[in-house]
Amino acid sequence: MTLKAAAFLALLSFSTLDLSTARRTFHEVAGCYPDLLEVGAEELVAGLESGAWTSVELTKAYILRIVETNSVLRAVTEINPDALSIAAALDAERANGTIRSALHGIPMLIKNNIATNDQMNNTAGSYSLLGAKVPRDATVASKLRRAGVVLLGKSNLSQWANFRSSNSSNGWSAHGGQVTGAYYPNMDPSGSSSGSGVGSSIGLAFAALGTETDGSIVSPSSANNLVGIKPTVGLTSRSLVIPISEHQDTVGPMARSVSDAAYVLSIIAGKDENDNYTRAQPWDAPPDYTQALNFSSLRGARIGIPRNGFTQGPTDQPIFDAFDAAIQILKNAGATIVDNANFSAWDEVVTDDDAIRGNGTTVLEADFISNLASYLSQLTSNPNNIRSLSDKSNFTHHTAPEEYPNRNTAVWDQSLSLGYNNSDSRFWEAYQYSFSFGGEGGVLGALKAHNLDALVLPTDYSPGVPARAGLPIITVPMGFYPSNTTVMESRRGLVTVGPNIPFGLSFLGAQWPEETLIGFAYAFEQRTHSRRKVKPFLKPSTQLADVIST
Ligand SMILES: *[C@@H]1O[C@H](CO)[C@@H](O)[C@H](O)[C@H]1NC(C)=O
Ligand SMILES: *[C@@H]1O[C@H](CO)[C@@H](O)[C@H](O)[C@H]1NC(C)=O
Ligand SMILES: *[C@@H]1O[C@H](CO)[C@@H](O)[C@H](O)[C@H]1NC(C)=O
Ligand SMILES: *[C@@H]1O[C@H](CO)[C@@H](O)[C@H](O)[C@H]1NC(C)=O
Ligand SMILES: *[C@@H]1O[C@H](CO)[C@@H](O)[C@H](O)[C@H]1NC(C)=O
Ligand SMILES: *[C@@H]1O[C@H](CO)[C@@H](O)[C@H](O)[C@H]1NC(C)=O
Ligand SMILES: *[C@@H]1O[C@H](CO)[C@@H](O)[C@H](O)[C@H]1NC(C)=O
Ligand SMILES: *[C@@H]1O[C@H](CO)[C@@H](O)[C@H](O)[C@H]1NC(C)=O
Ligand SMILES: *[C@@H]1O[C@H](CO)[C@@H](O)[C@H](O)[C@H]1NC(C)=O
Ligand SMILES: *[C@@H]1O[C@H](CO)[C@@H](O)[C@H](O)[C@H]1NC(C)=O
Ligand SMILES: CC(=O)N[C@H]1CO[C@H](CO)[C@@H](O)[C@@H]1O
Repeated sequence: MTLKAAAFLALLSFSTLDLSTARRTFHEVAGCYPDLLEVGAEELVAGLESGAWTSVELTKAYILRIVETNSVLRAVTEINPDALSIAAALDAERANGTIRSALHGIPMLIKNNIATNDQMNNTAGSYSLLGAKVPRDATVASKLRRAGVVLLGKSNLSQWANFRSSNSSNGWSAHGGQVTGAYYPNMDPSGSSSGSGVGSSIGLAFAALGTETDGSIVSPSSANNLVGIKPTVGLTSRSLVIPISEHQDTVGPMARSVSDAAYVLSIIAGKDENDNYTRAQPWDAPPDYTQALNFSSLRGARIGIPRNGFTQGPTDQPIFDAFDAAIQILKNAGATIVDNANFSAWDEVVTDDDAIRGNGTTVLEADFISNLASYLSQLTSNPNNIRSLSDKSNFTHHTAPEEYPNRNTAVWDQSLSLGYNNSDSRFWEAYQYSFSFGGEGGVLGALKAHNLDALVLPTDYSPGVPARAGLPIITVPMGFYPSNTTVMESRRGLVTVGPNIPFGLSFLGAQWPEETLIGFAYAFEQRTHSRRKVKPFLKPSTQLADVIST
C-alpha cells in the first residue's frame, strides 16, 4: 500500500471523538490558527489546553501535510497506523485531567533507525529488515510515548545512517526513496537524518528525532534551517537504535527552535539499564533543559574559535560573512571571544581522515561489526535471517531495490576486511588515538587551554572533531545562500549549494554541558531569528483550520 492510500484509509476509518461543544471560541471568532510551518510547543499546548484544537485534529493536519509533500520530498517512510487512536486516547486523558508531560498530545517523527514495538518497521532504509520485530520500544521512543508524544511516523534517512556506500547520496534509502530538501528544487537534504530534517523544517510534525555518529543530526539541521542537538554520547540511550558505533552514536532532537529542542531533550535524556554509557551521567536525573533558555546567558561567557579547524572553501563566502556577523552578535551579547583557540591535533586529524583506514575509520568499522550483530541478536522476528554484516551485505547484493552495484557497499566491504571487531586490542589502540585527536588534541584541549565555556564554528565544519570523543554540539540557524549564488550539484545531481539554502552556527562543549550550550544557542537565536528570514520553496498548505470540524 502506498503512503497516500494508507494515510487516507487511516483518516477515513477513524471516527472523530467529539469532545467539544463550547470550545475554540477565540479561534473561531478570530479565525486564526497558528501556521504549522513555524508553531512551537507552547502555542500547540495552549491550544490543546483551551480546547481550540485536539491532538486528533493536530495529528490529522500533520498526516495531510505529509501526504501533500511526500511524493516530491519523501521525508516520511511510514505513517503510524495507530497515530490517530493514540491521539484520541491522549485527548481523553487530557479531558480527564491527566497531563503526562509538557508535550502531551504533540506529534513527532522519529528516524527510521529507532525501533518501536508497534506496527511500524525499523529498517534503516533497507528491505533486509522489513517485517523484523523488536522486543520493546527503543528507550528514547518509549520515553516519548510515556510522555504522551504521538509517534506519528518514521522519517526517511541516508540508508544505514550513511554507513554503506562510497557513491550513494544523502537521504537515499531503498525503503523510502530519495529525500530532497524544501529550500531549493531537488535540494540535497544532507544526512543522514534527512527526513527528520525536512519533516521538521516544513512542519510535517512538531519536531523529529535524529541520530548522529559524525554529523548526522547537525548537518541536516543546518541545511534544513533547524536547531539540532547532538547530545554527549551517553546522555540519550541507544538501546534498540540500529547502530554504527557505541563510542560515537547518539540520539537527539531536530526542531524549529531552541526551546522546542530543549523540551524534547528533557524527555529523552536519562539513564537506561540497557545502555551502559548512560551510567556515566553525572546526576541521578538529567536537568530540565528548558530552564536554560536564558536571553542573557552569553553575558560573561568565554567562547573560542578553533580557527585551524576549518578552511574556507570556494563557495563558502556567504557562510563566512554570516559567521563574522555571528561573532559580533556574541560579543554584543556580552561574550568574550578568544580567536585562534586552535585544535592542537588538527594535523593528525587531517592525516587520519585522509588515510584509507585511519584510527577513526578503524573505530567505526570494528564497532559496527560488533554493535550491528548485537542489535540483530535482539530481534524477536527476523524474516530475512540477517544476523551479521555479511548477511546484510549478501542480501543487499542480491536484492534489486537495494540498487547494488549502482550504489556500492564499499564501506561494508572494507569493514569486512578489517578482520577483527571492538573486542580486539588493535581496536583499543585505534580508539585511544582517535579519542585523543577529538578530546585533548581537539575540543577538550582547546577549552582547557583558554579557559573557555564553548567553541563556535560554522556547522559545515563542526562535526568531525567532537565525533571522535563523543562530545556534544548544538546547531542553530545562522543564514542562507543569497539569490545570486551559483548552483552546485553533488553526487547524483542533488543541489548542495544554491540560492535560499540555509546553514547554521555550531556551539561545541565538553561532556554534559548541554544546559550551557542551549543557553548560548537560545541567546543567539533570540537576537537573530535567522530561521524566519528564509522560506521553503515548497510547503504544505494544510493547516488546522482545514481539519477542525465546526
Ligand atoms: C479518568 O480519571 C480517573 C481518575 O483519575 C480514572 O479512574 C479514569 O480511568 C480516567 N478515565 C480515562 C478515560 O482516562
Ligand atoms: C511494515 O512492513 C510490513 C511488511 O512489509 C508491512 O506489511 C507493514 O504495512 C509495514 N508497516 C507500516 C506501518 O507501513
Ligand atoms: C553493562 O555492563 C555490565 C558490566 O560490564 C555488563 O554485565 C552488562 O551486560 C552491560 N549491559 C549492557 C546492556 O550492555
Ligand atoms: C541568565 O544568565 C545570566 C548571565 O549568566 C545570569 O546572570 C542570570 O542569573 C541568568 N538568569 C536566570 C533566570 O538564570
Ligand atoms: C590558529 O590557526 C590559524 C589558522 O590555521 C592560524 O592562522 C593561527 O596562526 C593559529 N594560531 C595559533 C595560536 O596557533
Ligand atoms: C593512529 O594514529 C597514530 C598517531 O598519529 C599513527 O601513528 C597511526 O599510524 C594511526 N593508525 C592508523 C591505523 O592510521
Ligand atoms: C568479535 O571477536 C571475537 C574474537 O575474535 C569473537 O569471539 C566474536 O564472536 C566477535 N563478535 C562479533 C559480533 O563478530
Ligand atoms: C546470499 O543471498 C542469496 C539470495 O538471497 C541466498 O540464496 C544465499 O544463500 C546467500 N548466501 C549466503 C552465504 O548467505
Ligand atoms: C558506484 O560504484 C560502483 C563500484 O564500486 C560502480 O560499479 C557503480 O557504477 C558506481 N555508481 C555510480 C553511479 O557511479
Ligand atoms: C552576489 O552579490 C553580492 C552582493 O551584491 C556580491 O558581493 C557577490 O560577489 C555576488 N556573488 C556572486 C556569486 O555573484
Ligand atoms: C510507505 C511508502 O509509501 N513508502 C514510499 C517511500 O518512497 C518510495 C520511493 O518513492 C516508495 O517506493 C515507497 O512506497
